[in-house]
Amino acid sequence: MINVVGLGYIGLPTALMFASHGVEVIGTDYNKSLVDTLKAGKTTFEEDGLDELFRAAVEKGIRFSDEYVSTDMYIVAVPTPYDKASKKVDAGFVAKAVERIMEVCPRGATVVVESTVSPGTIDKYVRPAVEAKGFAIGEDIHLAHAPERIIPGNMVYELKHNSRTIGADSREIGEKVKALYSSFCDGEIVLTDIRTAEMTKVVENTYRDINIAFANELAKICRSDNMDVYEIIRIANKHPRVNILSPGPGVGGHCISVDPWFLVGDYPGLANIILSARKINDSMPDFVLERIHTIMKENKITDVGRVGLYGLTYKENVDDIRESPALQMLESMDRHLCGGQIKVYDPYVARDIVLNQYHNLDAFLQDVDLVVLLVGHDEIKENMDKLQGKVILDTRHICFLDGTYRL
Ligand code: SAJ
Repeated sequence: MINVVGLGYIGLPTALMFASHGVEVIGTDYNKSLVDTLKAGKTTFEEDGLDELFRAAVEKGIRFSDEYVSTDMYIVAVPTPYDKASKKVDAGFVAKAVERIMEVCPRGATVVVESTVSPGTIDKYVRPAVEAKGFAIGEDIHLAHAPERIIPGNMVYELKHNSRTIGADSREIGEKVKALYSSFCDGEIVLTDIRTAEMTKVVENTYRDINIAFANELAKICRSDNMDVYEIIRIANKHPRVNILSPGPGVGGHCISVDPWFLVGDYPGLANIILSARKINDSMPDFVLERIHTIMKENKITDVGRVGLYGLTYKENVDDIRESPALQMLESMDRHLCGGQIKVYDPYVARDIVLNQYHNLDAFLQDVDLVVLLVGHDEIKENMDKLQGKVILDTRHICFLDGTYRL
């Protein structure tokens, strides 16, 4: 039996995947209302294939609880935010979860940390949490790190097919954890030590952040000299060794916009490209705001209330708004005392989280002259004809109506 601790965006699908492949699972979360929702047979966020996976796991007997249980295998998938002041990982949730596990686990148990952590975090925070309870690591308690790699929007597929990394103190424990993940993972599972696994995970997301920052910087250069960045990237990418990602309104989500800060926080003075990339990506919401002002002037739109933002989530076809570029833009507008008037709509965000938020595409479009496309949800791609006659600023390169403005 395994106890999956933390039933959020990573813990829940992982727990369901184990259970649906025949592993006995108890999923634990300290959020009682989340546990109650799952017990009532409902999932807690939208994700392709998640409901089907949930049903399969329930059929196989997965259980949910707000208590930690005594077993010999734990998977920890709790949040690891970064401390905004120090730019370092906040390992508080992981350390707390491990402390709680130590209160209930038997000798010989293995604790696998799935949460993304910066290199050295397990040495610094997890090992002491184990030793503080009088356990000897490697004898009484075994540790491993199995960072996830799944992409929101395609999580269920990627859980099964992606390769994974497992870091452990010994080959024997690495093999044991690998055997467990092999119950559902068809991809290659690479064994290494814990520190290498920690660093590799952060490096993967940092690589993507830097690539996007390069695309965003190119967008700014091309805008300054009237060149088409999308055409340039399209052609450059035909080179067999070039693969530039797409410019956009900024980098959101809880991974790519967060993990590179761990390296900046831990290695100040060394993480230079990484810091520049973060700054470029963080500057994009303000760059979009400047574009909005220019386009309003050009089209003699004087009332911010006639401008509408399409999309609040951090990317297409997900309901996650964490670190979303749209929210960063709205915050920036508030600082410049022009917030609170612009209209906003996102089909994936049902509850009201900002002022002037609409819940119907037609009503939203009726009330605006300038539409700013911030997220490329399928909904808008399938309804592009409804934008005819509007002034459009497309930050995602999804609209090909005549006269569309771009980044
Ligand atoms: N974005 C662009 N241009 C692009 C691609 C993305 O502006 O060409 C933006 C998106 O709109 C979004 C942000 O970047 O705001 C991040 O989105 P994403 O789809 O690139 O990645 P995430 O954050 O959803 O998931 C990433 C993935 N990491 C990598 O691809 C290296 C995923 O595999 C990880 O498991 C996940 O982070 C994680 O949890 O760490």
